[in-house]
Amino acid sequence: MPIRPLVDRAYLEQVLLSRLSRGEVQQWVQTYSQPYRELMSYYRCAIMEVETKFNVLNEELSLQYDRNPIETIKTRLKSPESIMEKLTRRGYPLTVESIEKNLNDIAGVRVICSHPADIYKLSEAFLRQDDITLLERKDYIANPKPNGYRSLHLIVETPIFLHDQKRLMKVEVQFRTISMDWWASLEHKIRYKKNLPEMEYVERELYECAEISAQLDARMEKLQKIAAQATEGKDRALSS
Ligand code: 0O2
Repeated sequence: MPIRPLVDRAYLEQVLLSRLSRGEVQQWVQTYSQPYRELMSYYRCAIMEVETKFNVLNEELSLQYDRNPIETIKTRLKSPESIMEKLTRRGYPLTVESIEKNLNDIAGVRVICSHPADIYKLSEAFLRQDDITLLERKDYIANPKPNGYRSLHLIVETPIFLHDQKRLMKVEVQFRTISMDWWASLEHKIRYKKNLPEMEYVERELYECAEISAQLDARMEKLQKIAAQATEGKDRALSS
């Protein structure tokens, strides 16, 4: 998820035109263009702060485990279309204040881990940091969505330090294993939020693929534990 560069004015106008009349758009742009750009810039800073925290944890835990618990970190800033769509769908005002107050997922960080246990270890270590405040936690791994979706979602508040102020920003962090991410990415392309008609076969197959992917996660994690124990045993034998 590459971070979009500074939102340009023409693009923002085009998005707004799909929701408002031309006069209303002109009014909106005059009032909010600069504050919108500022707010998005703060969210980009929050993404950087959170991404750095995970890079630090990955570095430290890789020494302890002798492997990296994080495979990749993806980040994204919610697009203007998605922001407008979500505000409209939820009946919130189309203002910059409303974006910050009502939407929790403008800044998104997705942490792709090797194994399910890594997700819990990392999320707990992250939440123990004294500048992170947990606002919401949804465990779709312990309780998968009916379509089979699995992931751990956190909404947190993190400070960003600007030249003249400290600001608290909300960030959505999603933790997935490689196989949870693989399933979610393909399901997103095939079905998610597409308003497709009921397609029992597609739904059943997607659900089954999610189940198989969960089983593969469990088998891979078991292999990882066996390999780690074997390495520990070898090290102990060598040191005695
Ligand atoms: P994007 O493009 O990833 O940002 P919401 O859907 O946000 O209005 P809620 O309850 O706040 O409602 O969201 P929830 O359940 O915490 O999930 C939000 C995000 O999780 C989604 O963001 C997706 O990234 C992901 N997600 C949730 N459910 C599914 C699913 O069934 N399939 C897939 N592929 N992803 C899912 P966005 O904003 O929809 O999209």
